[in-house]
Amino acid sequence: MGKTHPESVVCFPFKNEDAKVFIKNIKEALEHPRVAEVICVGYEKDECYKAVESAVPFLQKEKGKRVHLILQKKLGEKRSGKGDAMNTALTFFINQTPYGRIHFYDADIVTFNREWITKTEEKLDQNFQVARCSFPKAPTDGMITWNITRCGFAYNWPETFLPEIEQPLGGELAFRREIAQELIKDRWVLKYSDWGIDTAYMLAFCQYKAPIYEVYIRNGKLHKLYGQLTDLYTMLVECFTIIQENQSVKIDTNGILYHKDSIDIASVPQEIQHKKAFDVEGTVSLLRENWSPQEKELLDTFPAKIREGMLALQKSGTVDVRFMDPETWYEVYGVLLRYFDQKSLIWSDLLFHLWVARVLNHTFYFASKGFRQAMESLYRMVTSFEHRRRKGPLIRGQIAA
Ligand code: GDX
Ligand code: MN
Repeated sequence: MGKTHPESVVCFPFKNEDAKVFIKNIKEALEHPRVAEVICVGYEKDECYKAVESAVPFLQKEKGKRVHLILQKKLGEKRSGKGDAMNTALTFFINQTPYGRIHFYDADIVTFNREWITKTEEKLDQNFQVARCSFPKAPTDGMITWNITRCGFAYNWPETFLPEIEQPLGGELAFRREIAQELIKDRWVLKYSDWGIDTAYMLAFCQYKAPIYEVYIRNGKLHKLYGQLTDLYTMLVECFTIIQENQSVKIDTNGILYHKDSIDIASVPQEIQHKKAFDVEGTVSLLRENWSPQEKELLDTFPAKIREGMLALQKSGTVDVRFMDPETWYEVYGVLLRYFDQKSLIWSDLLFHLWVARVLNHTFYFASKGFRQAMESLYRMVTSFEHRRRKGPLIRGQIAA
């Protein structure tokens, strides 16, 4: 790294995290020579907030740098969540600090270290305006990233580099001040106060024609574990909603510089290769539970194979999710993009049930065969979405002719 003077700000959005883990991460950031100040944006004055509040004077004294502890503002139209926290940080960064770059990291990362900052800083020193982090992940982790966001990018924007972005939802990224300035002026971005924010930023970066680099962090991101997949219900619905709402937006990434580090599957730590990302047994019963008559009726919107497969899951006996393979998921996705109603809880429940079936199909029939097979099937799924969508209009055109 050429420059060594501090010119960057690190932001951690947080909501009731383990304060010990979080404070260690704040220290890690403050110790980096490039970091001038840290901004912590809390959801509310919870236990974690109070613990950080009492640690701030010591941290500032010890490291000789400012630590700002603020609460998120209501800036967007959606549920006030991580999006409001990130946008609150951006506003603070632009209005209250003179620095050139801002980084975001999740507060709950156990494996966070200064290398993450160094690697993204290096790319910003080059021609890139945005640097994102990607990591090796457990074979059943990232199930919203893969099945919702990456598939959605491939479905809506098959001609762009969007489907190739490794971790479009990862909360670990850094960008230059001019990008932050654009984002806080962008009413469309500010609207996404919820889990849609990562996708909103990603789509906005493309609209601003920002050159992007994805660095690969080999040691991986270990963070607070999920229990049952119900923990992810809200994130799932919000991440799908932004994809659906923007499906007719035109995005052209021609000429935008996009590079990523190459990923070597063999180098993925064994601990990650064999990690269980969620509680499989607990999740199986979710497929059988909570079906309202209205939700069953919505299944009529889907092709027979999917409707019958989903109905069979509700009967007692063994759960058979074989039908929900990546190819079938493509059919599901098309129907969801067309008919999903974000105002309807019944549709949200159905989206959840369908997604759980897909996640379990992946878990039982791909992830069980080993890490490499699990990853290959996920990459293949996204590529097949891309190809089918590229071919789609062509075939229809031929039939019409
Ligand atoms: N201020 C604030 N307000 N912080 C929040 C809120 C909120 O409403 N909700 C979450 N956070 C913080 C949280 O404390 C943590 O620091 C970070 O945002 C991420 O939340 P977490 O519950 O750890 O999310 P999770 O499920 O680990 O997902 C993250 O990693 C995913 C991934 O890489 O797979 C998150 O960054 C996702 O966007 C990403 O997809
Ligand atoms: Mn987390």
